Amino acid sequence: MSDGKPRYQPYHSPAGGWGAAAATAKVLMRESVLVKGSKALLSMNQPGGFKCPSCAFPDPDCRQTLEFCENGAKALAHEATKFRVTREFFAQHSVTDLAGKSDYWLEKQGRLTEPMRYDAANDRYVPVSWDEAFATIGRHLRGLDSPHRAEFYTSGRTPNEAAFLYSIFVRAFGTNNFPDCSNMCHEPTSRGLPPAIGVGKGTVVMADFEHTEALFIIGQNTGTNAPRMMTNLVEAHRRGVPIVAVNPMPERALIRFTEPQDVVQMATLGSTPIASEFVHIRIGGDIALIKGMMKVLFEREDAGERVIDWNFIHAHTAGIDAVRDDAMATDWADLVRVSGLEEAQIRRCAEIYIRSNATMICYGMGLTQHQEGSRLIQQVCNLLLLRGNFGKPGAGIAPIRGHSNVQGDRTVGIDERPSPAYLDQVQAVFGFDPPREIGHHTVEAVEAMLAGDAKVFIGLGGNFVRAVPDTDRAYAAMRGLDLTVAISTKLNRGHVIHGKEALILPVVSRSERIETPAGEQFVTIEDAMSNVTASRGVLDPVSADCLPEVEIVCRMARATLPDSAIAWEAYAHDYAAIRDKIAEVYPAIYSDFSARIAAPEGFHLDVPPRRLVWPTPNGKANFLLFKGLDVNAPVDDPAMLRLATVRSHDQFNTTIYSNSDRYRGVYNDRMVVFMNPEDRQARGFADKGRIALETISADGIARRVGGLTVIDYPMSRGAIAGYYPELNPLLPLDYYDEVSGTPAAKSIPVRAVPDPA
Ligand SMILES: Nc1nc2c(c(=O)[nH]1)N[C@H]1C(S)=C(S)[C@@H](COP(=O)(O)OP(=O)(O)OC[C@H]3O[C@@H](n4cnc5c(=O)[nH]c(N)nc54)[C@H](O)[C@@H]3O)O[C@H]1N2
Ligand SMILES: Nc1nc2c(c(=O)[nH]1)N[C@H]1C(S)=C(S)[C@@H](COP(=O)(O)OP(=O)(O)OC[C@H]3O[C@@H](n4cnc5c(=O)[nH]c(N)nc54)[C@H](O)[C@@H]3O)O[C@H]1N2
Ligand SMILES: [Mo]
Repeated sequence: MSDGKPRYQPYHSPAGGWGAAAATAKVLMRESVLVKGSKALLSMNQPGGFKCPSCAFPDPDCRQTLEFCENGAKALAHEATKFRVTREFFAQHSVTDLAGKSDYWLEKQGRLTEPMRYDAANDRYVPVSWDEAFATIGRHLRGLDSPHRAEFYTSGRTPNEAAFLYSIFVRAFGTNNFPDCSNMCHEPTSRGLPPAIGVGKGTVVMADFEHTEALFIIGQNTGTNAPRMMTNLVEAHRRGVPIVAVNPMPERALIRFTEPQDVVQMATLGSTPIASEFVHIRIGGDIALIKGMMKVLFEREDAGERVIDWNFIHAHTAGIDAVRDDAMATDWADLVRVSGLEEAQIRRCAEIYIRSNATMICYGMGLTQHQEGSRLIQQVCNLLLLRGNFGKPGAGIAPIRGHSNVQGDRTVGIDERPSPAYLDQVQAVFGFDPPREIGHHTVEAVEAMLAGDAKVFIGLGGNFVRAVPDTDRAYAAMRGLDLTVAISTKLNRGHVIHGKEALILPVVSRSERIETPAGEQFVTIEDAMSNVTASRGVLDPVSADCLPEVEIVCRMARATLPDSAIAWEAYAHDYAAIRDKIAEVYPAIYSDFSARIAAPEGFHLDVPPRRLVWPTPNGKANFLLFKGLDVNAPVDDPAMLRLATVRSHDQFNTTIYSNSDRYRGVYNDRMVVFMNPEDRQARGFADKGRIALETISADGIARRVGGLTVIDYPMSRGAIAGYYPELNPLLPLDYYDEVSGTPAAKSIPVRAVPDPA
């Protein structure tokens, strides 16, 4: 599967279908878990079972049979794999040896089975007892001259109970340094939306797909990254709902899809066209599309039509005038140039929007990962406000979140910029005085490491060093630390690029049972549409020496804060007691948590804009002005290309399932650059030629990745794409959205140059 020769062969079939069914079977076999994996899949997303560990898209209906997708099955197969990383494995491989292996190879080794510590004398990880591991953490943290010298990372697979206690432990320790995977992901949603609508979350629920009259999917590769949403798109298409896909890459599943759960379609080799309008946007051109659509609405109003919902505007919003004046003052020539679209197509999109009485705009990393990502999301909101697309069925803003619990982790306190009201509440409930100063987000955490200010890094899940920008500098940053702790399921780069002392702490995974002296426990997850549901693992833990994340957090807390009055030992065993505390800290949304979570379908956390209530300072939904059309700093270099770093169909973030990307027709190679043939020819490159990419930046640091094969692909002009994380060395650490701190990973200015082998 991944060991063959590189092959590039355009994929013309629909996405999904038998290809997806075959891929599901193949991954279960490859991980040697056909029987165990298939059995576990029967419990995935079912009442009494566990939540899919892959993406954050909700389940359609908890009574449906077999609710999983190809990529959910891959995530499960890799978690339930029969392969194991044991002490013998670590004895065989020095860390220097492991550091030379690919991400794919590291992942393939299987599940971590016991705690390990780095032994510098032998350059190897050696077994360590849990007690000694926690004592090491406590010793380092207590030894710091300031709590702000430690960085506490969270990745979004961590369940609410563990994340909540972690946020309390770290605040009791004395810092708000909570770099989080969300800082690289949907933070522009979390920071951009509150000034506009008062909450940093999406406003739609699953039922809205049944009522919507127009769907926009902007900068999101649905078929790969939220495949269960394809069911909603197929159904919407069947109802005749126009679907507008906005993307510099014509992603296969957005064009044509075969529903693997549709027996007839599978049997007849049928498929469904998805996008009724494919909008081939330039990278960063979305702002021009949105402003252009708004301009059309204002123009038509001026011409005497009623296309704006004035009742809604007057009752619920503020600030429309400035937004109107700005849109009207923007020239069509500029809108066309920046978007790369024809004016006629922008007008067509506006027409679709005008004809719909309930529009949903779904978006992903193609919108958030720009230097003005947060303010770009606010423009999406402006567009929706113009026609009152909030507080009614079928309408709203739909950020398609990444990790299965990334939204939940933020809700329960993983936040480097906590509000004073929340801190007061923590103080009242837990009786300690939490730190008030703003902590570090992900980029600031790396900066603090580089500056020598940070000494300890603790990663609750994830693969920080591989996910962050500026790989070379990130490696140096990690290596300068006194202690790195990786709380993980699988081997990854973060274990082999480590501090002077290092620990690997293996956890019980989502699909596995959690037994404590108080009995079997379950955890809870909040999906991208604010539904909170229980997740109960069904498989036996891979090893008796793995601990649940909750227990790890509690024991780190006790080792660090021996005198803490918080009942860490009790929480480690009784997760209902943790939920009671969550309810106390968040009475407005989590009251009666324990009672409400007993319902098989869980419950929905209140999102006030759904009720036309706007928790903004002025109590209104606000139109927010974005001047100009640059969502990234302009670059004065005619050879410049904008690079989007994207996911293949066969990876989960830094976890590489295979080196192939079926829907984009790439096999056994990840070192590729997708380029428009005209852009390639203009540079004199041969088709499948070897090139290097070099970042254009003013900071004097040379960033280059060579050994790349350039592939002809229908990219919009000036846009190229390649894979994350291989191309992260090209992303400068300081190239991010100021509002949210999110690195602009979809718009790296680069030059392409020949790279003779
Ligand atoms: N199987 C699988 N599922 C996943 C993940 C995974 O890695 N694998 N990751 C999870 C996570 S954490 C996240 S955040 C999500 C990510 O899911 P997505 O948001 O789909 O993420 P990406 O693959 O990074 O790219 C998104 C799309 O943005 C487009 N794009 C790039 N630049 C622009 C632009 O300027 N404008 C527009 N309109 N589009 C642009 C790209 O062509 C690509 O199709 O998926 C989650 N689900
Ligand atoms: N250039 C570029 N960079 C990007 C992005 C991009 O599009 N382009 N995307 C960004 C985005 S959206 C995100 S979300 C980040 C992702 O950043 P992270 O969330 O840090 O990375 P992952 O690859 O999801 O983490 C995978 C590791 O998590 C551990 N793990 C898996 N399951 C569990 C579990 O249940 N519990 C625990 N404790 N550990 C577990 C495993 O050891 C695995 O190796 O990357 C960001 N970086
Ligand atoms: Mo993400």
